[in-house]
Amino acid sequence: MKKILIVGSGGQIGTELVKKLRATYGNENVVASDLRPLTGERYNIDTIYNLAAILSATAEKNPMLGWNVGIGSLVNCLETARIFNCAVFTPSSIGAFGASTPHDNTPQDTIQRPNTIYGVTKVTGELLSDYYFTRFGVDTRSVRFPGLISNLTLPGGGTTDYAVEIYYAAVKGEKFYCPISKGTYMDMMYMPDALDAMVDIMEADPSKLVHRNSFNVTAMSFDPEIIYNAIKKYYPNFEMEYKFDPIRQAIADSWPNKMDDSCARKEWGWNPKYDLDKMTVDMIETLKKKLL
Ligand code: VAH
Repeated sequence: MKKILIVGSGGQIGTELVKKLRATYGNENVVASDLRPLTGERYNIDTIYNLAAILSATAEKNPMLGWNVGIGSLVNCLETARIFNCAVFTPSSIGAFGASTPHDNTPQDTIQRPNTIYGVTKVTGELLSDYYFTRFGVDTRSVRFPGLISNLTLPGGGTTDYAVEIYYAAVKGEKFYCPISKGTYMDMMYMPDALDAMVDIMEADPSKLVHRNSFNVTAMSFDPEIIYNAIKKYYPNFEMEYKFDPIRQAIADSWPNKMDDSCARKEWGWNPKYDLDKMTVDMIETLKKKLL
């Protein structure tokens, strides 16, 4: 049975990954850590999920913090994995692509020249993780996540956060001010699918992996109008107004409209369960219980 350490367990992904991994592998086999130091007990860890990061829009306001958190955690995890023979998962992102990357059906292997510090840390993470695999034999694996939509922990400072915040506004009966402009398509995914991806890739047969760091994975692509209308089916009086955020819009414009995730499907069976309508039903039901 795996012995797992989660680094950055207090964030949007981490808070839900702790629950998923403990349900999958048993509480006693999953150690959750964040900025607070771990007690000195030995846990005989064999797998590390390295989730520590500063998200795209926040990192643009403090690039060195974005770099130091992202790369500092990555190097510590990779060196620990090399010394103690652990496998390492580090998420990459659609943020690893830039304006010169093909935006439609973004290939698995393509140009990656992001112009955000978040994207630079993600490309660095992909390259360093592949290096530790080829140079030291460390079992490093990764997926390029799209915008993640969840209902447990609010994301903080991401470009895709609008797709979470819009559900909260609708359920609370508030008008939503959308920072991203109409017609801006981005890949998105519901958190349950993201959690499955993080377990499944680490359980995958390594002999079947042609790629490692990092796989394109996506579940849907939409712009603000599409998600707004999906929600309006349940809240006919829900109002949205565009309130342009130049920082997040510039980042969103540099990211893909829709990735090609055929390699993940072929090499380790990636197959998302939630589309926009199914996600919307679950988000609204869950947030009604949480907020009302
Ligand atoms: C962000 N939610 O917007 C994160 C994520 C793909 C987007 O990396 O920065």
